[in-house]
Amino acid sequence: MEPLRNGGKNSQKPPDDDPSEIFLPSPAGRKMEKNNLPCRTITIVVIVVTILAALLALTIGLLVWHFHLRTESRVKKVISGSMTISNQRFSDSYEDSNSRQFKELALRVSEQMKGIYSHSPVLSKYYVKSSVQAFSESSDNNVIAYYLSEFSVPVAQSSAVDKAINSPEEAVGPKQGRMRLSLGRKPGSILVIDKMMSGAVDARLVNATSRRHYKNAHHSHMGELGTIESPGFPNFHYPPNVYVEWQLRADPAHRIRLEFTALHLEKDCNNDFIKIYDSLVPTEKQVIAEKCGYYTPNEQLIYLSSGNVMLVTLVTNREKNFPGFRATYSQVPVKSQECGGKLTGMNGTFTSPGFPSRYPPQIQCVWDIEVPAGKHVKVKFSKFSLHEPQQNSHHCTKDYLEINNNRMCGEKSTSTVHSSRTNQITVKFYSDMSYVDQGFSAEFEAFEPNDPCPGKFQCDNDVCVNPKLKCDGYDDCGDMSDEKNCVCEEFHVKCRNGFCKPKFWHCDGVNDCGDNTDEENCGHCKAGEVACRNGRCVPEYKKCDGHNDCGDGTDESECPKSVVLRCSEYTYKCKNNTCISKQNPQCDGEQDCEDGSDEADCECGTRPYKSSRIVGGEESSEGEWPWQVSLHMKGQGHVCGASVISNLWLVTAAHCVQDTEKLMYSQPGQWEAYLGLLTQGKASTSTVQKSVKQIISHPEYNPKTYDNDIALMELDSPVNFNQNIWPICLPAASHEFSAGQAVWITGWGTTREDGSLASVLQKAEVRIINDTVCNQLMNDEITPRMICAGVLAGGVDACQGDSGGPMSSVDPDSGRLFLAGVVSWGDGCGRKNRPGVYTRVTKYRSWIQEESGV
Ligand code: 4AZ
Repeated sequence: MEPLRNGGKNSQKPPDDDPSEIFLPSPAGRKMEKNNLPCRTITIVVIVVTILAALLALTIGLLVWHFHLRTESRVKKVISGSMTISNQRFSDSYEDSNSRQFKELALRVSEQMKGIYSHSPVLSKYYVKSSVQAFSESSDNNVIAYYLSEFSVPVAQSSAVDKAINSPEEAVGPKQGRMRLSLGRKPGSILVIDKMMSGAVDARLVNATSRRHYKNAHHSHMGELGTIESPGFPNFHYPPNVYVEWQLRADPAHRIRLEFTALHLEKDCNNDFIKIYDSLVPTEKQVIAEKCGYYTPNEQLIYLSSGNVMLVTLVTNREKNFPGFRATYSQVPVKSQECGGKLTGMNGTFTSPGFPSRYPPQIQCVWDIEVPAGKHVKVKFSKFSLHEPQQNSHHCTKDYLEINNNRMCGEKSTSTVHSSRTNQITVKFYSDMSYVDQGFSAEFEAFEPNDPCPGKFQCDNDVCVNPKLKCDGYDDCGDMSDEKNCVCEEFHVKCRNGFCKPKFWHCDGVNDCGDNTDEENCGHCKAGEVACRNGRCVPEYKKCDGHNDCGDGTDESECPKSVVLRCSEYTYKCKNNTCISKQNPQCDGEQDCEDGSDEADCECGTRPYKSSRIVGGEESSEGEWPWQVSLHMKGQGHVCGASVISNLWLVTAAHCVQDTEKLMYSQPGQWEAYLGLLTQGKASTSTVQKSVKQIISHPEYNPKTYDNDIALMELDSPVNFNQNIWPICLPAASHEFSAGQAVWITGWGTTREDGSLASVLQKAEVRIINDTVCNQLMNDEITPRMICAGVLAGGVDACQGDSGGPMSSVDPDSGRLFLAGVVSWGDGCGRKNRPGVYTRVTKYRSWIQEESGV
């Protein structure tokens, strides 16, 4: 393990590495001593001695049993909190926990905690000790003390104590008003406590008895940018089983601004996580955020404290350690008017404080918007994200935005509009003490009361859309109002609920109508029956009953438990050659094959970053598609895309590697592969350029029909994976990608038909199109080895230069990405009713294995 660094000139040496400072080890059990007496010949003495010994042993046994049970059945609880000491002036020495002044005041405070808890009949019984963790300066130059208090609680009393801990009055005594704490008889030793705040500590911290504990403290000064990072970053993964905290302070009337420049932790927050607090102790009531997994630098992760302190904590467990994090901190002045106020004019914009950073906790703002008399006003959001754990978007009791007394929270689509029937509107924003989000960015606009959407169609939700989009089968308004009251034409399916949908969506496996009209009368199965893939119908109740009623496993394919079946095109083949019914069991985190082979070789398809041109696409962020490769022809630049499937092999399209009269595309020496690239011509530290050793084009590739449009490229040496280079999972032959499912296409291809190549890697979300529908739309040119995807309304598609690149599909159960297709061909780009055509990778699983060993 790499030694821990204590970054920053103001950092303090860890006071001690003993985890018991915060996390006490469980009390050890006690040993029983043996009592043996020698035997004598006189029987009575023997009997008496034996009885006495037995009684003694029994007493000792009972005592030990009683004591053992008592100690064993206790749990440790920790409260953390803060209090303002209003009759103590702050001095810099209070920031140094090794100073005499710190120790003296800490002792006085912790002595008093006992007195405070004596007010609580529940807590006083189980109180063990308190320790002051830090002091900070309040806005009026007083001292704020941050403490941890420990309790040893019999298991039976655990819930009563939890209740007391979470009830402020019980936990910290009288909440309101000033409290005079008499400290012995010395004059001047009375501490006047003004504000107290306390709450439970995350049980994952309390229970971490085996973790090593490290503490760092920094004071940020105006104009300075400090850095904190996880131990070993960036050269080594963080150590296992540690609890590290960084106390960050700023001057009074300033906030701490914390910006993550790198964050790569284990995906499961139960194992390794970062927590940020609006305090100097880990009080659950004041958690600003909890983070784990991977974030790309493009995703701004900036947090602001409400006051002049912030605590960052890192907890790791024994297994799976990752690179960790780096963040910069600085102080920013609290402005007198950070948000709210009067807004006038015909239009304007306003945002939550700090946007696009996360807003700070404990904010209240009110905007009074007024447009010229005679006009009405509407507010539109280009971003709205006010999430908070345990708050549902219908009951906004935590962070919310209120417009004309209507509260909103959660995530809202960008088409959200609120209108007022007058020339005024009031917008209020409130953030509570805990958890923050990105907030909102809004625009207000005056409109004529009798013409709210000049030249456009007005949706029921006040959104204005292009009138051409009315009755086109798509929900452009966001509330379906552009698809209501339509007169269906002959090229439409008439849905029972009144909608009209394009006829070729009939029986495509997707419920486009919403009431399933377009998916009825597609087969021969009756209502209440399951349609098996082999054409049979079985009663619905036979689904997931552990019997293969369909005969092809359809009725057992989407169940928690798999059944073993005769192998067919619909079953997954385990390494031991048994076949199972579960659809897509590969790497889904559950062992389905008896030999565990469905969960082997699963170092693929993870892109811990959770995301959302190509034609009609948008820019990707760094590391978002770590399997994406740019294939350059020497002297020509980017030509095609490819996907990383192992540290040595790429998958691309066969048509990318066919010789032409002028150029020898089939020659490995002509190619350069760029892995981990985001912007053409801008290699980053994680970009790797590789030469190609071998190209294997599919032997049955047909250049006329584009059938079997797939090829393998072997790199000249293995690549080291990093956060921007990672393989995508290859789907098993039986992997099902169903019509209607959303998939992602990516590439540096042209952003318009006959347009120019993109510089930044583009991404677009498209849907898989039913094979029959696609074949109809594409003049019967679709073979079973092709899969179509697109947006039939047009505008979103792959294009020239995207060929060979991936169509990535997120598996809904595991979150892993699978290579569903390879960009192959199309009729132009982004045309209406002309989907993109992709090579169906499932058809080549064994060919890839045979040729590359992957
Ligand atoms: C091409 O020329 C190409 N619209 C790739 C994909 C599509 C069209 C053309 C699909 O590489």
